[in-house]
Amino acid sequence: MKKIITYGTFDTLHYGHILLLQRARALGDHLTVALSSDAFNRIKGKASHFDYTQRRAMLEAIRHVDVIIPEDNWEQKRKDVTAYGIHIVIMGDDWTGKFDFLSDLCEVIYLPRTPSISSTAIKLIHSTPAQ
Ligand code: C2G
Repeated sequence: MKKIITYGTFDTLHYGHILLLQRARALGDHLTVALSSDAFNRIKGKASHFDYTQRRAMLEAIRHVDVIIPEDNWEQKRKDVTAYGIHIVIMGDDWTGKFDFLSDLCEVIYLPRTPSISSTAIKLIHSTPAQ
């Protein structure tokens, strides 16, 4: 069984996230998502609209996702790959190179991001009063 893992905040779940998860899952037989905790988001300097429980509930509704674990820090990836028997780490290409330190343990693949959609843009739409 080829096991995949990917990491992220997945705030305001959108089309770009779904395409990432769909493509990641298609490269193997099992997809684990390491979902950034609210505390880790603060470390990342990322204010998410939805909290961990809400973001987790949205991901659980996606059939491409098999398991969700918390992402609590930058340092857990090597342990995750070993502990969960991961074969491929997959991230969007805004992270190109940043995960190559894992390539002695597993394959690392960066997939093209989906253009013109982001959680930031979605939050802007919702914060702008209707004209
Ligand atoms: N993504 C994408 N297309 C978009 C937006 C996001 O393909 N339009 C991808 C990102 O490249 C990432 C995943 O969806 O692989 C999750 O995106 P974020 O929630 O923004 O993840 P990020 O905050 O970059 O967290 O330790 C790694 C970090 O936790 C990654």
